[in-house]
Amino acid sequence: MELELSLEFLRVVEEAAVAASHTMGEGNAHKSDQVAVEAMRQSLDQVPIRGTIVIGEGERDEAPMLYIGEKLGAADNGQAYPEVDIAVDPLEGTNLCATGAPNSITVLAASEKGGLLNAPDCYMEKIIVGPSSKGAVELGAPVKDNLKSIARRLDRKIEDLVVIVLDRPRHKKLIEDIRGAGARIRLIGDGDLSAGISAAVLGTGVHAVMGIGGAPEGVLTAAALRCLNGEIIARLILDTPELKERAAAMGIKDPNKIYNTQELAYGKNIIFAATGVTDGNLLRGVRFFGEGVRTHSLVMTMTSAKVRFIDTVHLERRPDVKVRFQ
Ligand code: FBP
Repeated sequence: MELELSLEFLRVVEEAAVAASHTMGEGNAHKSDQVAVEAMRQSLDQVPIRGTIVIGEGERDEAPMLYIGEKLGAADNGQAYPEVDIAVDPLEGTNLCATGAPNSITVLAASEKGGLLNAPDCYMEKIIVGPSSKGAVELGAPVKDNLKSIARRLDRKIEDLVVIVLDRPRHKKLIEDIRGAGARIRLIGDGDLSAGISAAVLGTGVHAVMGIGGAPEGVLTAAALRCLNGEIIARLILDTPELKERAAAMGIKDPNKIYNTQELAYGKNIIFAATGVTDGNLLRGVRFFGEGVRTHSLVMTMTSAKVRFIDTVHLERRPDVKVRFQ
């Protein structure tokens, strides 16, 4: 079942990526997002599940599609399709796609019912590290101490670490602290989800992600890290009475709780799928050739413990297209 659904979800993220990639560089982030949402919604309705969106494009009144609580999946015609909770970021890095910058991806994570934290669309403070640094960082600890621990685990100097931080004014002090500790920084315009996945994959040259980004991206990162054995430590930023109320209505009792990976994505069966839209650290972007299209995706299944990098050549538009090796 996990394998069958992972192939279905692969198709969903691939189709969203191809749709979004047509808008690359148009300078219209809203349009890029919209076409990815539409493609994802359409293909999700062909998947044999009784699906519920738990992380999506926002609340029903602000998002016409893929809103939190939305039901989707193919008509079951009396068959008992599995109940599945779904978290989506139809286009992570809308501005990246709109400007043709690297690392925009389409993303979906799924679990059995109740396996992903239902988080409001707020900010989240995060530290993300790979498998070697699991258990070495604390959210409240001084930045220097966390970097020292990561360096020790990776058997290298702090000066040889690369930390990704979203380039935002709110990170002024964090950036000063990282520089003060001596680590190298890669400032990114957007996309802390793909950065977080990179931190858990050896050879990407990313050793940690630190700072404040979106909570939905945090839950999706956790789903990926459960499959990659990495770690995210995080806290929701519920700094208004309205946000506290919304979180409480979603079942979040302690607004100051510090979550670990398992607490953000606690499912026993987790499937994670992402496709590159623009070229990135981990995934190549969508490539068009003649009448064919080529996509590069990451599909992970936790129970069967598989991490698959999938290079797909889509020939459906013209069956006589020639396939190149790479
Ligand atoms: P979008 O894909 O919705 O444009 O989000 C991109 C992103 O950079 C995320 O990766 C990150 O978590 C969040 O936005 C940060 O939010 P903000 O831009 O408000 O700082």
